[in-house]
Amino acid sequence: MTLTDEQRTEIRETANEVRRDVIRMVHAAGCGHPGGPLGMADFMSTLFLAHLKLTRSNLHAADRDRFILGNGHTCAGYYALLAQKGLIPRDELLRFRKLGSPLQGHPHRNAELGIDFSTGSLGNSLSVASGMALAAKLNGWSTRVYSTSSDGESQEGQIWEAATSAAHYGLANLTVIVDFNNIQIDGVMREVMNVRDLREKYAAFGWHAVDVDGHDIDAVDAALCAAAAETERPSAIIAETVIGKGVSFMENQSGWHGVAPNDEQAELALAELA
Ligand SMILES: Cc1ncc(C[n+]2csc(CCOP(=O)(O)OP(=O)(O)O)c2C)c(N)n1
Repeated sequence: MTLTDEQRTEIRETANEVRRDVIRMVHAAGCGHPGGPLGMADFMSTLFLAHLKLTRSNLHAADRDRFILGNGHTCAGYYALLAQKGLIPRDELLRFRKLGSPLQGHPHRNAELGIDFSTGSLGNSLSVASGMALAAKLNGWSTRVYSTSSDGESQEGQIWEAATSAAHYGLANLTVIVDFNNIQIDGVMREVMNVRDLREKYAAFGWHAVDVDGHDIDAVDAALCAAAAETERPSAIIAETVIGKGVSFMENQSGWHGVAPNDEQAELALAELA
């Protein structure tokens, strides 16, 4: 199924609003990670608006879809999308990373807000997502489990243990979207620790695996539809993205992995995202 013009417009507008929220939140907190969520905004908005079945009305249904943000440090965009879905009050967003707020610098599991798992310690996410997918399969539920990951997280050995077992158990209801921006905390991924071709790696582990332009919402949608049509293999979508996408001075800069913009930079960024 392809996106309608209406859906396409809504996803584009949402992605831009998510980017603006990310800048506002990280600026207000004075710390956090703006680069990753700016780069992920297009594929995350496509997933949250057109695929992930998570709403206030099915929030407590055991068999609803699940989402795990494997690269937990990119949570500002995740929280903004949960607010977009009416699961987090919008005024809570500006308390991001503040003492007492449920919106900490890495996701903390919260059944009321629809946050399905605590992440931040890189490497665990795909194992947890696989466990949820296996449980759903054993229960005969139509649940789909989505997880994000990143090129940096793919350096963790546990990801590949999970990849082995997800294929072994035939978890066709599991999809991972890897934010592949070639940047990580210490610089350029290919120089720090090259994970090489992740599509080939996942395919070699027995997954249905595709490369997509992570900013092309039609391509992302098509990849998510193909994943949903799989009946035997888990799916990996390797989404090539630009860290900091949408804010010229943040794009492709590892320095913006985890630094808050100052007042002037936040104003400039919001003007570019207007
Ligand atoms: C187990 C573990 N080791 C180290 C870290 C510290 N850390 C936080 S983010 C990060 C880089 C992750 O790379 P990636 O997700 O590709 O970064 P981005 O694209 O968001 O810049 C690291 C090493 C961590 N969170 N967990």
